[in-house]
Order: sequence, then structure tokens, then C-alpha cells
Amino acid sequence: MYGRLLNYEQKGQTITLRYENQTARIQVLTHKVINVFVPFASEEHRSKAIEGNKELPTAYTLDRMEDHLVLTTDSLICRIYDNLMIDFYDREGTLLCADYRGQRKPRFTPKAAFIELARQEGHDVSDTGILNHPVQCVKQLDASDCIYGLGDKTGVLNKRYYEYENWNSDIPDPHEDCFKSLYKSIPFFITLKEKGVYGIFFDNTFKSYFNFGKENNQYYSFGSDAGNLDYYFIGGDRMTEILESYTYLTGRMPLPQKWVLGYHQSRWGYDDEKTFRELAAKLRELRIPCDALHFDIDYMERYKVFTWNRERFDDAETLLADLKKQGIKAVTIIDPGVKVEKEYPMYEEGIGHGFFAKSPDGSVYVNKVWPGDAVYPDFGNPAVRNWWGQHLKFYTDLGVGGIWNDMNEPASFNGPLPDDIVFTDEDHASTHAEMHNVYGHNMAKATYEGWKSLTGKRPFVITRACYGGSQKYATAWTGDNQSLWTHLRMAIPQQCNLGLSGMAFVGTDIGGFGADTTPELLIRWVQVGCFSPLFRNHCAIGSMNQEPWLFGEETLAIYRKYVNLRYTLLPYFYDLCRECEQTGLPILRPLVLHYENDPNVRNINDEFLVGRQLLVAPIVEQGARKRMVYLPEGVWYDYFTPGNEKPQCYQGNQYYIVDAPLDKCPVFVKAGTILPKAPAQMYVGEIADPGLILDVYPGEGSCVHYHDNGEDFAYREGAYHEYLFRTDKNGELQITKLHEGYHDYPEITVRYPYRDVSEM
Ligand code: MIG
Repeated sequence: MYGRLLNYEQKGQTITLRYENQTARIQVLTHKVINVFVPFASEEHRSKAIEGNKELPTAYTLDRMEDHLVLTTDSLICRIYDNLMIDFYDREGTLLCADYRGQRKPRFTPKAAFIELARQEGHDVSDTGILNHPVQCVKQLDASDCIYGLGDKTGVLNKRYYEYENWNSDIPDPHEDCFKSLYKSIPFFITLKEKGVYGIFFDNTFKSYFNFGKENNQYYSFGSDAGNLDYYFIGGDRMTEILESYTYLTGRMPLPQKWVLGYHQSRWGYDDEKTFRELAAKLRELRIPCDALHFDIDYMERYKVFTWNRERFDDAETLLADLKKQGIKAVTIIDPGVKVEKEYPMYEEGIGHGFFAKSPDGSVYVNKVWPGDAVYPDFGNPAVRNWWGQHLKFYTDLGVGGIWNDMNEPASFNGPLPDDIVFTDEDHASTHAEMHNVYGHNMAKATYEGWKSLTGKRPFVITRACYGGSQKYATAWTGDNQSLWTHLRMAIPQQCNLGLSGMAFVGTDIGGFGADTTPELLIRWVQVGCFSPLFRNHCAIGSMNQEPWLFGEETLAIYRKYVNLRYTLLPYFYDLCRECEQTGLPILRPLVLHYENDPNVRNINDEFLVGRQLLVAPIVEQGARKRMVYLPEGVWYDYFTPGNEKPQCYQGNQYYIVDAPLDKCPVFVKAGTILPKAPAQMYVGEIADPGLILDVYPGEGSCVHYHDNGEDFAYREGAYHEYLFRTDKNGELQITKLHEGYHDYPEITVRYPYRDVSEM
């Protein structure tokens, strides 16, 4: 298709390749990141995920060989041939990723009717029935390659042998392993080889396709029907390095406010002032820590965003102030759809400024969502983002603590938005086909930036729809799961893959959104959920209520235990957030991220790490009271040291059967861990200046601990403390301050869960 490489031109770190039929460009961004770009649609990248110039001055060489060019950086060797065939090697010459040269041979031939349908949908269907996308890459697969990432896709952790599509979709049906799309489109994946690892970020916002060896075990493909061929090849020695480079490109989650890490209670159906007051009272009375109540669509007046229902909420301002006194923040939902209604300011203003998406004939495009007939703010337009962001003052004035963006795929009740609806791409007209997958991303960006300028605090935004890079602006939840054991199981690989795709701060609806939970399911879910960065119990109107006190004393007690556990671990979680801001490493991690050379962990779907130090092996089977756990290399300690019994210590690289009665979620702590903890509180800030607790486990180790005011951006000017805690072979603890810009803890209590307890 590209033809022979005729000549090339080198300018700075960009090499322009002139092929017989097409020009392409290779750009060295860093010694580990190389961009391949074919300007099918535009000369510039026009990335929504990558902001600013990410090219770092990087030394490289380019040599002409007989039949190809060799580009060499400190980390990668890239060989460029005719037909834009490109092969990437590490510096030792090990092949990482080669373009596939052979004939495509699908394992099955689709039926004629299917091929016809595909043809009608505009796909290039070759004689063999293979769907070819005009923008496409086919790359070689090795027998042992595993593939991770790709955002929120359902199913198992390792995406090898599966096929997906990126098209943000609101799917209320129970999410199944075979789904190709869900709410988020994050076109980034990591290929882990027997030897070596690499990542590919395919930066194309149109509907895109990924076939990870389902078509044939020899190759995988990614492609799209429009836009540019624009992908970043990311090399590195370890999986963590790939993720660091990916988040260097697309950005990292900024440090959240501390309270965001607390417990959140939600339900679609909490719809009046009395309910919220009672909830707060109940949570406090039953001593369940909680930092936020979520206000779903019923707080609004007829689902009109930027309004508050004055009949059911007498005085929202006083309600929110009273909740705040109890340490509880209000998080309000905002959907994108603006109700079509005369004299409704958001509608009238938006119409006046031409801020809503239009049909090709120039009329404002109307579809239906919760408020009935509704129009879609054109968030790709910076003026629209600014307008929307400034209107958030309505919420900040009332004392709202954070914003939850839903329905921003965007969802529509009256059939899908046609591809040709006109949306803006920053400074020029674009289409729904191009802007669909970044609609939620741009809405989150508008919300983040508006909130930041209004409050000066670290914005708390939750979004359902995402594109690559959304982590800069929002946290996310996994949408409408159901109260099903399969969905509790799904929560683990789904959150782990989101983390491997840059979205570090995620959570699932604890207890399940649709359908009805059971006491046992709720218990097992909170045992997973208390380790999710976003820790929220949420469910659907019409489904059974799932506040923890509705299922009897035992359920309540266990639930409380795990919410308390979370609160005691808050300093650890906060440290992980800090680490994430600096390196892009997520909070929940699949075992493979840190033990990639251990073949036993490549397909573990029912265990995960929290940071490096904790390994969680929850029960995700109804009725199970024991489970098998694989522990990777090293020595591991049972987190829940049983009262009088001898503490349990395990040698890694082995499988164990461990006990997990209903009140126990097996958690293991790695030898050498210094775990920063806090006294349990009812909410973050209940104790004005809590001391720090350090649980020091046997073994040599260290911990960098971060401490600041947990609210604003003063830390960026240095207003934080950073400590280095170290233990030597004898278990002696040394404390060093790496940075001093905040204030000291009133006290640091050092405990040795596997020795005695001593005070400092
Ligand atoms: O069409 O706002 O995923 O969390 O409770 C359903 C009502 C709309 C979907 C969200 C869910 C939320 C619900 N919303």
C-alpha cells in the first residue's frame, strides 16, 4: 500500500519518509518513545490525549542499510523498510515488535451475509472476508505474548485472543466478557513477551478496532476507518517503565484531595433533603466512616443541570452546610444533556452563543436524555468548556465538594447520534464520528479546569466516559455493573487494566448497580472495594437498597470493619496517589506489573496489589470460605495477625490454601514493608492533626512518605513534608526528612506487628 521507500529527510528528531504512494513520519520523542505518523487526514497530530510538546532532546543515529534505515536511540533500535514495515528491537538486539509481512489467514471465514453487512458499513472487505481498515497496523505475535490495558474492557486481564472496539458506549445490559466496547476508549496496550515488553498508544479518536490474535495466532492488529495512522511505540526494560512513558505522554493523575479517598455512599433514588439528613445521621450513629454522599439526578429540577429542586430540597445550601459540619461532602451528578426549554438559562445561553452540537444543515441537534428533549454542549470548543466551567459556580456557591459526570459517551435515548453531527475540534468544525470518543474527556476537562479556577482546590471529578489522558482531569468508575458474582470478579481485571491504561483512580459500584445484592455479595464486594481508589457504594433506582445496615448485624459489623480498614490505610493510599502523580503507576495493580518475569502471574484475575506492599486475594465466589492464593517471590505476612495465634508468614513463589471466613479478606504484606497508617476516623479531618502510625514488618525495606494539607495546590510550591523511612537488617528504623515544607506530625507511633510494640 505504501510502496517502496524512495527517499527520506531528517530534521531534528523527525524523519520524513517518502514512499511511492505515501509520506510518513517517524519522530523520536524520548529514547524510549517513537512516534509513527501517516498523515492520512491532517498534517498535525491534533491529539486530545497528549498536551504540549513531549519531544525531549534525544540523541539518536540514523543509518542507511541496503534495504532499510536503522534508527538507534539509547534504548531502542528501529528498522524501517519498504511499505512502512517497521521493526523495533531493544538495545541488545532482541526483537520486540515486528510488522507482520505474511498473508492474513483468519481462523474462520465469516459468512457471506456478514461480509455484505460489513461492506455496507463501509469496511474494506477483501476476498478472504478479512475486515481491513484504511488506517491499520498488523503486527507479529509470539506464542507467549500477553496483552494488557485498553481501558475498561470486560473479561480477563490478559486480552490476548480477544477482539475489541473503541466506541464509548452506555450499555445498561449486564456487562459480559464478550462485549467489545464499554464506556471508555483508551487505545493503549502493553505487550509482555517472554523476553521484553513494549507499549503501543494508537492515538486515533475515531471508532477503532483491536484484534489481539483472535483472527490468527500469528499476528494482531489495530486500526480505524478514519483519521491518521498515529501511534507511539514505547519501549523499556520493565512494564512499570512503559507505564511511566505512557503517562509522561498523556499525563498523570494529579494528587486528589485527601477526603476523596474516604468512603462514599450513593444511590440513584436518594431524592429529598430528609433522606440525606437521615443517611448522614445513620452513618454517624452506626459509626461507619464516610466522607461523601452522592446526589444523583433527582436533586435537579426536572433533570435540568445547574438547577436544584426546591420542592424536595427546601434549602440545599443549609443542607450541604449541615452535612459538612458532620464531615460529609456532597458530590453532585452533572450530565451533559441540556434540556430544551425556553427561559432555562443554560439552554438559552448555549443557544445564544451557538454552544450546542449542530446538524449538518446548521440547526441545533436535539436528542433525548433524562430531561426529555436535550441538546449537547460542544465540549471540543474551548469557549464551551470555559462557559460550562464558569457555570460550576452554581455548585461551588452551594458548597458542593465534587462533580460526577455521567452519560458523557455521550448517551442518547433517541437512537445514536449520527456520525455527521457537527462538533468542534478546538478551532475547526469536526464530526461526531471524530469527537464521540473524546466527548467525556473534554467534558471532564471543562469540569476540572472550571472547578480549579473557582475554588483553587484540587478538583474532584468522576467521569464515566474517557479517552487516553483523561486521568489528568478525572477519576472514573466502571459504570452500570450489576449485583452479580461475575461482576464482582470482573471488577478486578477491569480496574487493573484501567490502571495499566493510565486511569489510576477508579472504582466499581460496590454491591452492584443493577439487580439486587445479597448480604454475602455486599460483604465480599466491600472487601474488594475498600482497596479501590474510588470507594463508593452505589445502586440503581428500582433495585434493592444496599446501605450496609439493611442486612443485619453481622453484615454491618463486617462492612464497618472494612471501611475502618480503609481509613487506617489512608496515609498509604495517599502516598500511592503521590507516587502516581510522579510516575503514573496506578494504585491497584495486577501482580504482573511488578512480577512480570514470573509466568504464574500473567493471568491472575482474582488477586491484585495495592501499591507494591499489599497483596489482596479476595473471595469472589459465593459460599467460598477458603481460597487458593499465589504469592510471588519474597516473604509475605498475613495482614490480619490473628489475635493469640502465631502470626502467619509465607514463602513466595508458591500456592497456598488460605482461610477466608466471611469477615476475612486475605491480605498479605511483603517483608520489609513499612506501612504508613492513621488512627481510624469518622471522616478525613475529624482529628485535626492525627499522628502517623508506622507498621514495620520484618525485613529490610524503605518507604517514602508524603504529607501535606490534602486540599489545595500549595504543595506544588513546596508546602509538603516528605520522609524516608528505612529499616536495616536488624529491623532498626531510621527516619530521614527528604523535604520539609509542611509541619511535623504531633507524633509518630512505630509498631512491629510481628514483634513487640514500642513508642517513639
Ligand atoms: O441512565 O443518573 O451509570 O451511576 O445512577 C442511567 C442515573 C443514568 C447511569 C449511571 C448511574 C446513575 C444513573 N445513570
